This record gives sequence, structure tokens and C-alpha cells, in this order.
Amino acid sequence: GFIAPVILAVILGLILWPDSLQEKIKKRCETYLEKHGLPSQNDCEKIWDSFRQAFVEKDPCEVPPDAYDSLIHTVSQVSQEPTCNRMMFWSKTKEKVHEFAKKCSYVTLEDFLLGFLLDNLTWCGKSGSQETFTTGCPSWSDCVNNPVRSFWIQASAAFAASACGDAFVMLDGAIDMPYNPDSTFASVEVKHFNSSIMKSLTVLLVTKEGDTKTCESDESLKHLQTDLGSNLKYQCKVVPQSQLQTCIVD
Ligand code: NGD
Repeated sequence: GFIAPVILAVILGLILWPDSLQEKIKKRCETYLEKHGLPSQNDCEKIWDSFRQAFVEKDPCEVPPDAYDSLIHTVSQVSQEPTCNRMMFWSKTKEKVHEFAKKCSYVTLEDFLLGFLLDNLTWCGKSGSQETFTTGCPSWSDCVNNPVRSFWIQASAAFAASACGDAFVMLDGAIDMPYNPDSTFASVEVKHFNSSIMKSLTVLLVTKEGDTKTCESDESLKHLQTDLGSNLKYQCKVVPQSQLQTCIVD
């Protein structure tokens, strides 16, 4: 019959599938360091350890952003320098921005080791347990101090604080509030820009074909200008979606 092969496949699947969180992150770490010519088995072990201590044995709603300070410190010792004039932030444009950044040599948080390690992952711990979990974890808005949200807050703050020269942000011109005060970009990153090393921020406002939206007609962008203050130069360009195929905004 066909029952036996199905059972075999399921068993094999169970053996191969639970690529544990630790394995996954270490694999990402090694891949990244190799690709950037910084290979060291040892560093990935150290990084896993400081990642782990941020949330293991803790209630998954009681992990504050500063729990990741030690991880961020460890990663910063291993990782590369910021790339001035090519740094790109984003809000509500995750898919588009990464494709565009890759093609046009911009760097996002997810292109740096810290973001690369944890992008698209979910994790948490449990009080009284040494285990790490990838399911049954609080989601983004279940509670404020959850392990994933706190990580992105602290990683975003560190990334923004390192932005130098002319920086960019890709915003979605097809929604009501491209610059949303509740976003991580507005509530964390803009607040951490350092005007002694950063010169300007250029908004790339991505619009749908035929949309008549302009930088000037968008109310939310006025708040961005205010939030940037007088020490950072503000610029804005409308980029019709089709133009993302080229690197024309340069
Ligand atoms: O309400 C939410 C929610 N808000 C953010 N996210 C949320 N997930 C929910 N389930 N419910 C998560 O953050 C989700 O994975 C989104 O894909 C991601 C980004 O949210 P978005 O598009 O609203 O943009 P943000 O402005 O909040 O944050 C993007 C900026 C960007 O410049 C990165 O340097 O902040 C940094 N970042 C923040 C959070 C998460 C990156 C990530 C990431 N790589 O997942």
C-alpha cells in the first residue's frame, strides 16, 4: 500500500524539519560572515549566547528593548562599518525596499548582520524554562514588551543612530499616512538620527501608476519635516512604482 511511504515521509519530515532556532540563526550568521569575508565560528556562538540571554527564562511579555543591548554590542564588534550615503529606511514597503536596495546598492537594517540574523523570525522564552520557542509567542501587539518587538525597536534605534551622510527612506505613497507616528520609522528611527554625522534624509515616495500624489500634497510628510528639525536637510521625490525597476533616483 501507500500508507507505509506516507508514514516514512512524515517521520523523515519530523527529523529534518525542526531546524531549531539556534541552528537557523547560527547558519544565517555563518553565511553572512562568510559572504562579507569575516568568517569565525566562534563569533556566531558568542552572538547566539547574547541573543539567547535577552529573552530565555523570561515571561514573553516582559522583555524590554534594552534586554538586547548586550547582543547589539556583541554584533557591533563583529560586523562591518555603516555605509555612509547608502543607508535606507522604510515603512510599509518591506518587499519593494529590499528588492530596490539590492539592485541599487542601498543598505537596509536587514542587510546588516543584526537585521539579517532575525528578519522574518519569531521567538520567545518562558519563565522557569531554558527553552527557546518559535510558536505560541505573543504577536506584535499582544503586549508591548514582547521579545520580537523589543528586538526591532532596539535594533532600529542602533541602526538609525549610525546613519551617516545622506540617508533615504522608502515610504508608501498609496496609503493615507506614509509617515505614521506609530511606525518604528517615526517613533524610533527618526528620533535616533544623529545630526553630527548625518546630513540629509531623502524620502522616496512610491506611488501607483497614474496617481497624482505629490510630496507637497501629503500631510503626513509635514510632520516628518518637523520631526527632522533644522539640523537635517529634508528632501522628497515621488517615485512611480515602475521606476523602481531602475536606479534612476540616484
Ligand atoms: O502592528 C504591527 C506591526 N508593526 C510592525 N510590524 C508589525 N507586525 C504586526 N503583526 N503588527 C512588523 O514590523 C512587521 O513584521 C512589519 O513587516 C515590520 C515593519 O513594519 P512597518 O512596515 O509598519 O514599518 P515600521 O516603520 O514600523 O518599521 C520599519 C523600519 C525600517 O526602517 C527598519 O529599519 O524600522 C526597521 N524595522 C522595524 C521593525 C521591523 C524593521 C523590521 C523588520 N525587518 O521586520
